[in-house]
Amino acid sequence: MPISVLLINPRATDYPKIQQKSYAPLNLLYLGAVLERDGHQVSVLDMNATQLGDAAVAQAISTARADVYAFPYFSEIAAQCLWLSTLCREANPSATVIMGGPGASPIPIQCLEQFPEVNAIVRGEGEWTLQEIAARLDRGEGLRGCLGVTYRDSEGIVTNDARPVVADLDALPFPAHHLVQGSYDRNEYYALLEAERPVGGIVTSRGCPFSCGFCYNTVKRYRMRSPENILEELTFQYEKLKVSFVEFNDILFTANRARAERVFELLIAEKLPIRFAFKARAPEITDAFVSLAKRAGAVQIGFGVESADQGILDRMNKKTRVEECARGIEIVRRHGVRCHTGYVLGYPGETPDTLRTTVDFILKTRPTTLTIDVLLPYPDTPVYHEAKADGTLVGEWSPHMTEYPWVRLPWIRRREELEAARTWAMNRVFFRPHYVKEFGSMIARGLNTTLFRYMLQETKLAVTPQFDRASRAIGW
Ligand code: B12
Ligand code: SF4
Repeated sequence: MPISVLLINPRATDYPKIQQKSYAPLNLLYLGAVLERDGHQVSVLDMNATQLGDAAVAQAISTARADVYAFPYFSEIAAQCLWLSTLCREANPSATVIMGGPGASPIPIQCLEQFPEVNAIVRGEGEWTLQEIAARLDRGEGLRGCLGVTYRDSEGIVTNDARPVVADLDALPFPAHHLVQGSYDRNEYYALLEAERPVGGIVTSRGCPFSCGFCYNTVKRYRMRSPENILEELTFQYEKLKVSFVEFNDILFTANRARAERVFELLIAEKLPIRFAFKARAPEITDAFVSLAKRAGAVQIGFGVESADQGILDRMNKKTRVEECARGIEIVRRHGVRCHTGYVLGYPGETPDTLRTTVDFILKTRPTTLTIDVLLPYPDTPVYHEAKADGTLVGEWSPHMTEYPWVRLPWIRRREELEAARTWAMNRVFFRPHYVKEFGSMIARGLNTTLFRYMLQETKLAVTPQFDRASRAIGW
């Protein structure tokens, strides 16, 4: 007899504010596709897209009365995951409650200790592991020896051996998009800079061979779907889901440039009129590459610059040079493609001077859009271990934390001051005439009311007393 599974996609931390983007939960749709193929009864509750309130979420979980409840644990939403696990347990006391994903995988034992209602943690890629768990539950068997699982039994917490990563990505079924068809129909998937909805997402590779100090990624082995397989899914998304813009959500789409170019060539040859965004590393950006990507439909290329101080980049083990990043931004913009860049504030070694250098770099190079994030020392990352060893890690990841853990710097005494420094940096950038004009014209061009409301929301935040606190905190 098949079992019933409810896959839950939690909310983002800024709920119920307008988010920068909302995408279909590909992690859960991959898992759902494999389970459905085996005949199980699967549904998805996408709390992030639907923005359901607490009572409606509780109601949906309770009515499902599923045999298995499963949801990702992301570090920043630990408290929400704890709440969800309690709701699932109340809904069905004998259900198997499972967490997985990049937040849970490195700390499975800690998760089971902190989440009393969770029965098992799936470590790493979940398709084959969840498939085996469902089959075992169906046969009335336990989880002993099930690869990739850390679970709780009567004797305590048991850690099974790791499961090898999915070797052949083309062998996976496409994500089961129909499980969230309602959200596609209601246009709940969007990206702020894209006027047309719904938007789509795709993952064409897994793993990343680099080891940046702050990055959660531990899977080094890079695997790729074939360009033909990618084209088939993009065509499906365009024709059946009616999406005209797709974000490549790969950890690193361009690790194999020849394959990326082949994908572009196929899109051009097949004349698939889809617009897309992807992430690259700055050293990979060349004129010819961007020109080909643009002809294939690329409208946005993003890369993590992280810092404009070479010493910090080296400490991060980023393996990029500041001038490569500047050149990358210049090339992408010259081709009329949007360039998104990301920066991390507060890495060990950051000083007011390095922060000013980064802000000056942004003002000089003028990426189209950017995000500046305060460093989050994710569990088991090199920077987490470094900070723990030298006593600068403040706080810990837990569902009961009142503020995120952070790394102490000689000039920062409270996490609030890091946030204030971020506000200072963002205000320095976004209130410049260049960006005011740039965003204004984006709103006008796209007639994008969500973008407009988002800008109002962010501006309101920026002009609050935080602005003053920011300058005072860092003495400017
Ligand atoms: C697209 C994306 C989003 C989208 C869509 C999210 C989604 N659910 O698909 C949006 C914009 C909504 C989003 C939101 C958030 N995201 Co996000 N997101 C990504 C991104 C870029 C790709 C994710 C993806 O589609 N991967 C493809 C799938 C196939 O791979 P996967 O996610 O690793 O899933 C596999 C395994 O991990 C495992 N698995 C994953 N989940 C589960 C759950 C169960 C039950 C099981 C058994 C297994 C399992 O099996 C999957 C298949 O093999 C990643 C970074 C990256 N490139 O991976 C960040 C990332 C996952 N996001 C992250 C975070 C923190 C968030 C937010 C909490 C941000 C915020 N402040 O609110 C929210 C959470 C809301 C939510 N429900 O997702 C972090 C998680 C880090 C951590 N240690 O916790 C990442 C890694 C980015 C980062 N900061 O480094 N995100
Ligand atoms: S930050 Fe990007 S390049 Fe660095 S390890 Fe993570 S995914 Fe790879």
